[in-house]
Amino acid sequence: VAVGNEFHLVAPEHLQYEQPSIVQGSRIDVVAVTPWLAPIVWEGTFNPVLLDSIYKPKNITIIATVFAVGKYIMFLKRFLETAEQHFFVGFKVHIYVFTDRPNEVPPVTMASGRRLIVRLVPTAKRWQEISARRMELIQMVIEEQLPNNRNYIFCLDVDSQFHGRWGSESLGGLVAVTHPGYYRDPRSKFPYERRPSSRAYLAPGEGDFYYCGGAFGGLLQEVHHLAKTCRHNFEADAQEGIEAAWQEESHLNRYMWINKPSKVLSPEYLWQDFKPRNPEVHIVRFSGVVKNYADIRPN
Ligand code: UD2
Repeated sequence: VAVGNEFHLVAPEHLQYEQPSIVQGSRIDVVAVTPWLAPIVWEGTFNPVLLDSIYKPKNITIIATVFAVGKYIMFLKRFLETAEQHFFVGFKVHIYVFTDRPNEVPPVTMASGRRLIVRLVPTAKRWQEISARRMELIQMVIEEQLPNNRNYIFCLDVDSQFHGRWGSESLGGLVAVTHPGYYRDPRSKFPYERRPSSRAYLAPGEGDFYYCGGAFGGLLQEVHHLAKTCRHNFEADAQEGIEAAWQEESHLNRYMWINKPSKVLSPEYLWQDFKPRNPEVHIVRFSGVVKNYADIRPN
């Protein structure tokens, strides 16, 4: 790989793999590209060995952020243990845990090249506060990184677990995940913020997909812009006494409408444990665990 050219996609010589075709896709039951020509990642549309062989030599680090505030600390162990088995195995991974209970962070053995970084955050009185501060803390973590580095970040919900590979196929400039609850619905049913007074507003007839607040990512610079924008809009709304329907998820959806993601991940990348698998979902890679809100949220 030529120096200075290291982010072009270059596969090693002599790698043998199945011949690709432009007329016969392995998946005909799903759409694998958006109208703005971003790939939509479904099982069967990519070759994991080929992708890993392209990204491994680049020596990138994948940052993951996860918030475990208050009782949500109980979800951290399963999140971390399953991440170890499925999330960017063989890559350098730095997982940032934001918590008010650092003493309760479970000991989890991590493979070499993988690190856990614990950050103290204040205890929240309202669960919406956590949602409000997530974008700010993500913005700050990115600002601590070396400027101009070409690493990637994924921001994930802690009340979730990995079941299958989540790897280099998910890398892209700006990456969003389609919400498992709405991906078959018309946009009129999406729970976007519908009040024009909010900066998260989407008008009828607007919006591509309904994206999850529980998983998004991309290159550091791109996610920095996203976090900064969503934080600003969230705070400006708050100043005017307005909180979007689904907090930062609503702002994220507005952002992704204006700034189209360069890669869209199918609901394989965020399913819900209570939801039976639909036939087009051949594998669940990551899913939200079943939880009782009344038991675990501050109010
Ligand atoms: C949805 C989104 C979530 C967020 C939220 C906004 C998905 C799967 N989930 O989930 O990302 O956009 O709507 O309302 O897309 N947390 C704590 N302590 C708390 C409460 C929350 O640490 O007391 C953190 C934790 O990392 C959790 C995340 O905030 O995973 C999101 O909160 P949630 O899971 O309760 O939100 P939920 O399931 O309504």
